[in-house]
Amino acid sequence: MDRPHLTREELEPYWMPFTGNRQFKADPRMIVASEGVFLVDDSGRRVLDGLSGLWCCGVGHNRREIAEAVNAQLQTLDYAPAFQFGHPGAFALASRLKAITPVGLDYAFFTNSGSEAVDTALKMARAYWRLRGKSGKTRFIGRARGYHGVNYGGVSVGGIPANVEPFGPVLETALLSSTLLPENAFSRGIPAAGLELAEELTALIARFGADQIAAVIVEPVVGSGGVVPPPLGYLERLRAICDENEILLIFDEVITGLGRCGAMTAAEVFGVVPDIMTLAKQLTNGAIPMGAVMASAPIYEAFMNAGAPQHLLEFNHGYTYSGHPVGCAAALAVLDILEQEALPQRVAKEAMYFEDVLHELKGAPHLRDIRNFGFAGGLQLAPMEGDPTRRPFEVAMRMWHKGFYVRYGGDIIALGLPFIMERNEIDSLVTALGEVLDELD
Ligand code: PXG
Repeated sequence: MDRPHLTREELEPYWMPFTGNRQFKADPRMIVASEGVFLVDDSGRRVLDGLSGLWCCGVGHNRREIAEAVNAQLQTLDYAPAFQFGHPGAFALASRLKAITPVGLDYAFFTNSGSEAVDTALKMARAYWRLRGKSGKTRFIGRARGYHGVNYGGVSVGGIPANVEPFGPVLETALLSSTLLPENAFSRGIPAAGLELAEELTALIARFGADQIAAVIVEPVVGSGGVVPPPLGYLERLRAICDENEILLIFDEVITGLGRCGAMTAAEVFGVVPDIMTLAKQLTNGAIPMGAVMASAPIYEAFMNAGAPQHLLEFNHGYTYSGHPVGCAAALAVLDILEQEALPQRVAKEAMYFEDVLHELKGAPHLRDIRNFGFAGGLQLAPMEGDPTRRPFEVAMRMWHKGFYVRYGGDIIALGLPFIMERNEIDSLVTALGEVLDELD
């Protein structure tokens, strides 16, 4: 597997996403192969994958079942027009998703990414209220630290300033506060404090009027914004306030969905059913780009019963690759694996072990907080003077050179274990993190 490294000239033309291009091109980290819980770099080094790719490869890399399903699909039907025609895979996948998401989320609309799923969900919400004769309900409410992808809708409702400020103006939104509270530091799983922050929604409704607000969108457990599990009772309270005020609740489950929280969805774990749910990432185990939006029956029916002639479109929205046959084949194979190997249940069981091992890091230098839920973990590091993002970057680079891949962003190191990760692998990952924190200035 040892390969010649790319030259500076060969590296130059690729404008890399969410990457320090200059730093990368000076010190490339080139991944050329993968297997199970490992990535392989261009020196043939096996690197333990501590983030399941980018939170998407939970069932492990290079699964034969997915490759075979994709291969068979490509040799049977590579593409079918997504508009005005169908193919069996998309219908099969919609039924499977209906079955594994909470009762009430009965309809699946397909996209190619999480960002597209979020923008689709927002458009669905606005169009729904218009169909219901409430066209004033256009405003969205997101949450500080929320990440909902990078399209204009998603950055409008997102709560990460650096992702939106360079690109404004955006849609009119208001943000709830983040539930990340200092008094919850080093909580295991669900933190005790912060339920009252849900009442901010009542305050925003009082300010803007329920007749102006289409939907509230949150990640049930915040992912990119630093792995923040919701305070006890918080999601239930958001649901109740939305119900009282005729506001749709959207759960962005692009990270939390399909196993990571120890069940098929976080909605199931928390016993709170949103009106709309977005999925992506784990849907195809990262093998093929794909996302989905699950919508409630009343939403779908509002579009179907709007009274237009049957040959007209009910929702002027969709992508060339919505429900792509190859994506659907991959997703069906992934759902088979998740079910047959009971991987969400495995995550639920092994999450306790991960929690125990991760929290042993408490007391390590520079560590401000440890948070965890399911197979997601976040380490919040004390800022270096003048540069709060430097230390996580240093940690991630040192980890890479030791043979471990973890994600850095803001003041956080994030872990998103593959669902199949063994205990000794969890041990080695967390031990290495401890060593790196000890070594750091
Ligand atoms: N919603 C959520 C909750 C996400 O986490 C998206 C939407 C957008 O999905 P796409 O497929 O358009 O990227 C995401 C994506 C990280 C990280 O390091 C997280 C994401 C992407 C890349 C890195 O936490 N989340």
